[in-house]
Amino acid sequence: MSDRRLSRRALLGAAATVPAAAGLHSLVSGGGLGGERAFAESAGGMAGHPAHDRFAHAGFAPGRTVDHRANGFDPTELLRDFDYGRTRRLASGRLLREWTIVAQDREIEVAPGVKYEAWTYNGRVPGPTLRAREGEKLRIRFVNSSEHPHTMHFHGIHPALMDGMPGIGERQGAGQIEPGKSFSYEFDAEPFGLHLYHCHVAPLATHIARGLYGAFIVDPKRGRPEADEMVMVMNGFDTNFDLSNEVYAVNTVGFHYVDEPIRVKRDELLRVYLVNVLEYDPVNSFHVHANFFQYYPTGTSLTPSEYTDTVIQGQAQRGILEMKFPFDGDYMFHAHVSEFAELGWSGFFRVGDPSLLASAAAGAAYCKLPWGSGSPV
Ligand SMILES: [Cu+2]
Repeated sequence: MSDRRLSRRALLGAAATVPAAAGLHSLVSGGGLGGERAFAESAGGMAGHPAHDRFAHAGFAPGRTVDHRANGFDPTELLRDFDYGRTRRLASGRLLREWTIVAQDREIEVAPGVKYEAWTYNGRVPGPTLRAREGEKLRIRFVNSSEHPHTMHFHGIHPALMDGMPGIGERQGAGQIEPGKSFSYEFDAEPFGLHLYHCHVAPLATHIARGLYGAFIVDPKRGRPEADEMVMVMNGFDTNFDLSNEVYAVNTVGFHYVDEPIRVKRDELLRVYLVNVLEYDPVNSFHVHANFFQYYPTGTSLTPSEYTDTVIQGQAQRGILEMKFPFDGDYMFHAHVSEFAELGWSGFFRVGDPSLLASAAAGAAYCKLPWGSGSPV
C-alpha cells in the first residue's frame, strides 16, 4: 500500500469510530499545514491501535465551524451567488459583458481547523460563477496577483488565442500569464449550457486542485423556466499534498450543508447547476434522497436526457438538475462514492418551515449514523 493510500485509509478508519464530522475534523485538524503532521502520525501508527484512542485527544471542538468571515466566502451564500459582471451596449447593438478576475494566493479553511494554502480567483474557492446569455460578447480581464503563473481556460467555443493555454499566444500577451501580468480574454457566449473555467498551467492537477476553477453559465436566449437556482461545484482538498484528497465537498467546506441545510420551498422548482472539478479521483457523483430529478447533461439541451436520483460525473463534466420536493422535511444529498460522503461530501435540503420539522435534527443525526452505536436509521 502506498503512503498516499494510507492517509486516506487512516482517515476513514478514524471516521469509523467517531461521528463523521468529528472524525474528519479531529483527524485533519492541527492547524494549518500541521495537518501533515496529523496524517503522518495516523498513517504510521494505525495498526493494532483502536482509532478512537489515537484521536480522542486530537483537539477537535464539537460544534466548531469554519470561520467564513476569515475565508471571505460562505458556502451558503455561494450557492445562489451569480456574477453577471458589468454590461454595456456596443455600437453594433450587441451586449458586452465584462468581469475582472484576480488570481490571489490565500489560506482558506476547508473544515474546522483545517487550513489550506489555496490559489484563488477573486479570493474564493470556487471562483465566481460567471453568468451570461447566449450570443453576448464577453470580456474577462484576468490579473495575476499570485506568486505563480496562471491562466483562465474557459470551456466553450472560442479562438485559440483566447483559450488560456500556455504556449499559445505569448507574443500577443496571451498564453501563460506570469505574476504581475494581465490579459483580457474575449469571446462570444456559446454554446448555451453549463460550463466551467480553470487554470491550465502545468502541473495542471496542482493548479486546479489548489482552487483555480469556477462555474460558467451561458443562459439560452429564450431562458429557462423560473426556478430557485443554485450552483454546486464538487471539489476536494489534498491537505497533505500527497496527491490524494483528504476532504471532499460541494463548494469547498466539508459537511457545510450538513451543518447548514439548504433551505428550499416545497413544490418550488429547484435548479442545481452541478459541476465536477475534483482532481485525483476519476469520478464523482450526486445522489438525492427521497426524490428524483430531470438531468440535462452540460445544459446544452432544453430537453432532459434522464429522470433519475443519481448522476455520475468525470472531471469537468457538469449538468443541470431540476426537481421539486413534494413533502416537507430534511433530505440528504451526497456523493454516492461513499468514501467521499464520509469525508465531507454530504449535505441536506431542508424543505418547508424548519420550525414545523420533526426531522430538524437530521443533520446532527447523520453524523452519528453509519458508525455510532444506536444508529438512528
Ligand atoms: Cu494556475
